Amino acid sequence: LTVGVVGAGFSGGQPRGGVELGPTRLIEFGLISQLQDLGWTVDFDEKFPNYEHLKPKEADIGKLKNAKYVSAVTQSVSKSVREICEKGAMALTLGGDHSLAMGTISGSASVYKDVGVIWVDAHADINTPDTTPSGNLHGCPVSFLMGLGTPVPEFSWLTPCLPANRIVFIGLRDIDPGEKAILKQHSIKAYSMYDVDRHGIGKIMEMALEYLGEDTPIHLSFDVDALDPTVAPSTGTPVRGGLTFREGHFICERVHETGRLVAVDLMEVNPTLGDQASLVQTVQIGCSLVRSALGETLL
Ligand code: DIR
Ligand code: MN
Ligand code: MN
Ligand code: MN
Repeated sequence: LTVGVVGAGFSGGQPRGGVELGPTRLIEFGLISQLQDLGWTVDFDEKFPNYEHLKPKEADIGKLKNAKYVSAVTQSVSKSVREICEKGAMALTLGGDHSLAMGTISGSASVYKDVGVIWVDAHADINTPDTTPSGNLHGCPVSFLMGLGTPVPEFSWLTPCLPANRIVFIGLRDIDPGEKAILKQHSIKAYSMYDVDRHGIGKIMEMALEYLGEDTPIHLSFDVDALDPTVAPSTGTPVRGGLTFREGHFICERVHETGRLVAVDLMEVNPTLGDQASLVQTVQIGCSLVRSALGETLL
């Protein structure tokens, strides 16, 4: 069993610095050896990819902030993830902000044509270039993967690869009006925190997995802000009323149990936000979520 790790220290999809240090801290806290202890062969280049050289002078496109930079970096990440998947290994991407999912999911989808995505997040990240209120591209990756909204020429490398019925959201609680309309219009399967409270996380996972289908390869894209801010405080856009520690881990454990997990993203860990205790707590939970997705069990 081999896992290929992409340390994607990139923060250009949102305004707060520090999220580019997520991968470094996760590794410092022992993630690689923890995965080796679980029996994985870990394919990891100690030298993190440095994306600085991809930064163009004029990065914005209209109201889309850093769009040229985001395009260049996510294209590079897409290639990294594709190459890992082509080898038949599991692709683990450590973020970095969630705009990186344009790269990770286009990468896995290029190898696994029918890949199903489980997107765990407080936000739906499905704004289009037309609906985005902030211009921050970490709020837009899903619409870019689906090909919604006005096409942006700089992203022409990103051909739509995610049909609306190949994604399930879990944990939503902060959705913009334009996003709500898109979710409805395309009948996208989305479980908000209301649904988690109503059904319990066990039932939610059964419904999500049944919806995606029995033989579907799964890409888990986990934004730590899906967790309650008391559980994972060091993240750029915390929203109260989130998943508990166990609910977050259960999602990862249940997805692992299917035996069909092909890619994992762990995104939006920002070790520079909050005090030292918040940092330690958030980075440690990042490590333990990944371990759960890669097979750590309680018994
Ligand atoms: C908001 C916030 N929907 C936006 N999105 C966040 O800027 O598009 N995504 N925080 O992670
Ligand atoms: Mn997100
Ligand atoms: Mn989020
Ligand atoms: Mn985000």
